[in-house]
Amino acid sequence: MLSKDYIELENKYGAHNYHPLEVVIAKGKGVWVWDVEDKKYLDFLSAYSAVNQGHCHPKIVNAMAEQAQTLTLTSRAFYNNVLGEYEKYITELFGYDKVLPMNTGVEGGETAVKLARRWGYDVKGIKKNEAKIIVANENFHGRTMMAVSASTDPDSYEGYGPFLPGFIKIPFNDIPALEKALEDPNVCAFMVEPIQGEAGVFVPDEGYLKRAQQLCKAKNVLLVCDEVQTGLARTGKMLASDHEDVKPDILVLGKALSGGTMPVSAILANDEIMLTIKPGQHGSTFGGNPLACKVALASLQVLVDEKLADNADAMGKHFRSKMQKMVEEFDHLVLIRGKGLLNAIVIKPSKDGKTAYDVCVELKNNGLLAKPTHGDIIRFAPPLVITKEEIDFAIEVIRKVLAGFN
Ligand code: IF1
Repeated sequence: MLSKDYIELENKYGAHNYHPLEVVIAKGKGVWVWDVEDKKYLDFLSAYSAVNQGHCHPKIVNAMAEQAQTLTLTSRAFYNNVLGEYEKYITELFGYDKVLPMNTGVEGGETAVKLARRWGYDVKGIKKNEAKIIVANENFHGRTMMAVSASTDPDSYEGYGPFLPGFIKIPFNDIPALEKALEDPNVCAFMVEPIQGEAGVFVPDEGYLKRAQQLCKAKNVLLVCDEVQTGLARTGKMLASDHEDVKPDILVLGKALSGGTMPVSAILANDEIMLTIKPGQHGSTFGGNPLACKVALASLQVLVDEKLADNADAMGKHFRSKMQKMVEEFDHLVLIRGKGLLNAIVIKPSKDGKTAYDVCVELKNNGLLAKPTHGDIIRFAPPLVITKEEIDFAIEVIRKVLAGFN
């Protein structure tokens, strides 16, 4: 079968909830993927930052294979011999008393919202069912009804009402707006991505997150950081909130927590918050399963052992400095922005109406896979194991395509 045959199968038998680029990937290794015609591509999306450790990292895959032949799932109705070891490792690594293991990133966000509300009632003393959570405009926390109720993007929420109440929406990177919203005594949390990924890699002003934390503390409001996309070395530090020495009250991790092998997410908090949820008040069939725990342990160890945050920092700076030269060279390339290896360019539509999508098609035809977001933005986020030579190869492909786009 050829690519077109696989595309036809997906179109005929699969929901049309995506409009993928027309490439059919069959194999992945490190920063490279191969399609069914054995054409090779540099992966500059990393499955939206789920493959930070590189495709099919041997340590992660071997840990998965070994555990898969031993014990995959017990449910939390019983203890198992892997969960406690993983919980100790991840809580010590990030400096929290406890972790609540879940599966997808959005379940992490859902759990954080429930935990914040629960703390709001039981500890802060907010009146029952009055708890509110401040969120940032243009946020992306996932696709569940909670997440789309918090969203300001019609593509995320239109047609799915009625919505979950209790979200106060304010502009991102706007301290006065946050100060004003914090005046409401029923606010239990401010939930925010330290860098807005989906919105187009919006890096807030220096000091924004730190100031936000101070304002929340002064009003006895929890700071919840959704680091599903920005966490786990992606932005050049273990967490994006590390860039400002901010320690969120509730930290949400996902995606690369499994190295892209399976859905694994985690919610970390200290006892005063985490223990407001009592036995039987939250859970999930697969949450904390032994297979996920072994995979997550290996995935975290790879990030630490291979110093992938440092590599993301160095390679990201190299990438942006090369891209900045192109900004000065091509007037249809408006800007490059990002932190570590979470970057994006903004381009003007060409005179003949071509958009970021068309650039991505050309990039694909030249061996680099990237995805546009919001029409004129292209996110560049390769696996964090990328080398300088591979960055330089990517730069040459991007230059060639942008030079032919005007
Ligand atoms: C899609 C976006 C990225 C996330 C943050 C929670 C979640 C995500 C900050 C939910 C997930 C994914 C979802 C995927 C595409 C991708 C995405 F474009 F949608 F927004 F990365 F930017 N918090 N992001 O980025 O995690 O439940 O998916 O495991 O829905 O199209 P999940």
